[in-house]
Amino acid sequence: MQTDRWQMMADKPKPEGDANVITKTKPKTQRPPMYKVLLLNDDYTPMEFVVHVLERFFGIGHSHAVEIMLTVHKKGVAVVGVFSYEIAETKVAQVMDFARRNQHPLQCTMEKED
Ligand code: TYC
Repeated sequence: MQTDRWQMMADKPKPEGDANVITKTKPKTQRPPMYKVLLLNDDYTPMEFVVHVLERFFGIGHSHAVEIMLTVHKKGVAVVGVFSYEIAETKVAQVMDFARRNQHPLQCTMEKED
């Protein structure tokens, strides 16, 4: 006949006595990773085209769109928004396709947030 190990452990008295010590292990709720969508500078894409892209695909208002475009123009890159993987991927594809169809070399990429 096989011995019931759990029953044996339950029966064995602990040296510390029977203090009701509760060890809670907090369940870590994992958030899905988020992705930054970046717009890159180049020498040829017209400024108005970039502003239009920001308004159309990212729902950014005109004056903020102008600010972001100028940041990219001066610094080389800017974060346009932070999205789930699927949304970021879609935004990048939409911008790249729209730029290509209009024969502009505008580049848009995504990067995992730390
Ligand atoms: N540097 C471009 C120009 O002088 C403007 C520009 C801004 C291009 C932002 C791309 O992501 C960009 N016409």
